[in-house]
Amino acid sequence: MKKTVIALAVVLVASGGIHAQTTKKDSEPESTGSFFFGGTGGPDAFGYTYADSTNPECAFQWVDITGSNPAGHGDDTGVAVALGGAGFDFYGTLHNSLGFASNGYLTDAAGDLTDFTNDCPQPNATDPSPTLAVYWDDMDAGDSPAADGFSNYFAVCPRPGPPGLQGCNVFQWNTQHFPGDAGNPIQEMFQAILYDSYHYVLQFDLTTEAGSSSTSGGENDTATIALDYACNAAASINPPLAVCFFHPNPIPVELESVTVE
Ligand SMILES: [Ca+2]
Ligand SMILES: [Ca+2]
Ligand SMILES: [Ca+2]
Repeated sequence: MKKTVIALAVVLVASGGIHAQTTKKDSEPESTGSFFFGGTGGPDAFGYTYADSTNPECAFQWVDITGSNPAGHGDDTGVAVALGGAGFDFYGTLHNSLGFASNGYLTDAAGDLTDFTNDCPQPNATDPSPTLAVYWDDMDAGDSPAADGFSNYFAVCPRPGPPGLQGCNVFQWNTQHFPGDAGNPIQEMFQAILYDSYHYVLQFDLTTEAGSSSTSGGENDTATIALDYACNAAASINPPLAVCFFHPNPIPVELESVTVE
């Protein structure tokens, strides 16, 4: 009798060990929070506020840059992109380049460009920080030839920004969710428009999960301040949708150095 009990225990331990080795990449969130209020939000401790396209001050105006300066995105990859114009101030840090990650976010050019698990909610000290999360989720641009990331600078932004402040850098993702599908060219289309004025806009033209497993929002360099629009919230990202983030001190760099005689 005693021998039988011991044998059964050994079988159970062995079975548990095998099961623990099984992981599924796409089901490993960084955290299990959920966040969505919509409409308007903020200010955060830095002073950012947001308004989405249910408000008149934030119209959805898609700027299609498909084909412009392809990043060569694959699954969990990223590239550094030099910004046009005078740079972009994000939480008080002036960026002249940004890291363009295939998983739907921007961060420092030298930062972690491969993170496929979205932080939710932010701030979250897990890298990367800062994050300008447009639609941060486990995307996969590695299977369809049509899937990639694109970027461009416009001295006069096709999507008009705040009066008198018209240049913009645009980053666009035409991609798929992991594990990708060569037979379904594009599942997700979203973009970030970074104005010379420091304001930024997230726009969503096509999504399949509607925000249920993604983060959209901004986090500062030290992961102490953030303003999320939504993260891991079902039916929160419904195209056509724009979300405008307003910098508390929207002064373009080229005007800061102007001296009046
Ligand atoms: Ca992560
Ligand atoms: Ca972080
Ligand atoms: Ca991915």
